[in-house]
Amino acid sequence: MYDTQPIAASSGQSATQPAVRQILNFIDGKYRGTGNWFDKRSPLDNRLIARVAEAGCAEVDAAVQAARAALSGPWGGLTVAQRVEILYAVADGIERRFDDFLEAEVADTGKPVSLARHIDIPRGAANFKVFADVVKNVPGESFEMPTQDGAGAINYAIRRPVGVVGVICPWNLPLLLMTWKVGPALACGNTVVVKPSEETPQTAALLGEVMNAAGVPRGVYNVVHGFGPQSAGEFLTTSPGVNAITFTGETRTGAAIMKAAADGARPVSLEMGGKNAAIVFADCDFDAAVEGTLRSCFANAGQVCLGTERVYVERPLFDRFVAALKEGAERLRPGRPEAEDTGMGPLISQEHRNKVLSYYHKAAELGATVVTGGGVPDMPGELREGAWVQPTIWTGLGDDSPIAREEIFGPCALVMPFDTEAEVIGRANANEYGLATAIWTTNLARAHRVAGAIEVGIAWVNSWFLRDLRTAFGGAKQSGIGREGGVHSLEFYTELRNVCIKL
Ligand code: NAD
Ligand code: 6OD
Repeated sequence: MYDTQPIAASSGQSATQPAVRQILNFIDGKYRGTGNWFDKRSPLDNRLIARVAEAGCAEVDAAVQAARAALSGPWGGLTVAQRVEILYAVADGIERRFDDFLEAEVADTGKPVSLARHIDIPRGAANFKVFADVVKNVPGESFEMPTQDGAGAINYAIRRPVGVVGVICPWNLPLLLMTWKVGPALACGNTVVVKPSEETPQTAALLGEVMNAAGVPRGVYNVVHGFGPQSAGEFLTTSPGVNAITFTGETRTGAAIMKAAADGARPVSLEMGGKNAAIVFADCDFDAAVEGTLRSCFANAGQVCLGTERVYVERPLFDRFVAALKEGAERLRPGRPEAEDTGMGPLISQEHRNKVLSYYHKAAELGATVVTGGGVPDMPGELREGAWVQPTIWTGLGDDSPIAREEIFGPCALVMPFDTEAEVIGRANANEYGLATAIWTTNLARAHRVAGAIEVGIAWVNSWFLRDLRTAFGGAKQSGIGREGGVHSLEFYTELRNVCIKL
């Protein structure tokens, strides 16, 4: 079971507090514990909410073996149409248990229910349906060629799954980002071993119940819990039974995984960190630019890889834009996930809060003007123990400061003025990351020019995080290697085999 008996009595919880859950690994279609357990605490108030079974080498090996065996079991024999039907059943299963997924995701992350209800959980289901449709409709390629004897030959390509895919996930959009990999991997006929973030184990575990109910054969979907180095993450990425690794997380973790994948020359798909710029031209639709920039800076408490941490504003608009951002940021009420007026949740953990606050302190030391925020909000009662920080806007620092260069991954942005289009393109590009940008202008020619010149994987014009899952998604420079989405996912999750037939 995903949620076994409460263990409140052994964990010092009072009778009035919700029970502490046990979160188990999911291997070969069954839930399994281990000898090692780690604590999962609520970001809201630091309360113990779950004990999680940490997978050791033995559990990771068992999961990988189950996944290998499943490749040649009933799963491997399904037609595309049969797989598609099962993936639709998985999506329907997530929708049927929408409230369970919502509750689990909110418990792990502390994010507002309104956010998880509109983004995280619906995308969890959509990731199965969209990739089921992609594999159902993907065209093949064929070439006729002449031969000397005049009879000719025909070449055609067939797609085959890569095998067992290791899926390593972060904590910021747990179900969304995990299914963004598992959906296409399964649609292509692979089997998976998922390592969710240690901070957010619940929805990946719960998905096991949905997989079983949807008729996914055992061993196709496996989940191992734990940490990175010398834990489940490293055991999985170094396992020779894993054929390919898809990863979302920090750039330095991606680099470590790439090294691990070098043994056996296994392919990697890496979606990594960012330091994304928004570029606001004086000819923008002011209200839309303010609203979009507030979302891109503060949604999910700034813990979105695509989020904005550098805002370049054309000088004539600068003061007015900063004032509007300040007003919007100050309207964001921190609070309990279920409260209707909650505009922002906590950060994921005390550890992450310490990192974000270290940048708040650094900005002050460097002489930034703190337009708003810069500290910790005054929270009531037990929420005082949570991982809260204030939404923060700075001005007065330049592109060379660590605040402008390094990924903070919190609800904060440095706003800087610019004078010319060429200048802002150069400044936006002068960063080691290249994930996403948002360009705000009503000048169509400028929009195309700037989008073409910014070194990123995703350029939005007059929007942010507007996603069509058929499009290529990924990062340039240190933000990633490879593209997923639509048919691009097939490039990673399948191998093309060319068949040449001499007539
Ligand atoms: P992280 O890199 O710390 O952890 C990600 C996952 O990797 C976790 O499951 C972790 O346990 C595992 N891991 C850590 N070390 C490992 C190792 N040596 N071997 C194998 N696994 C290991 O990232 P995070 O803190 O969970 O997430 C935040 C980061 O993710 C930010 O940098 C953010 O920009 C990035 N991110 C990027 C995208 C994208 O699409 N580009 C999306 C979301 C998040
Ligand atoms: O929308 C997606 O498919 C995606 N991968 C989003 C990533 C968000 C980063 O936090």
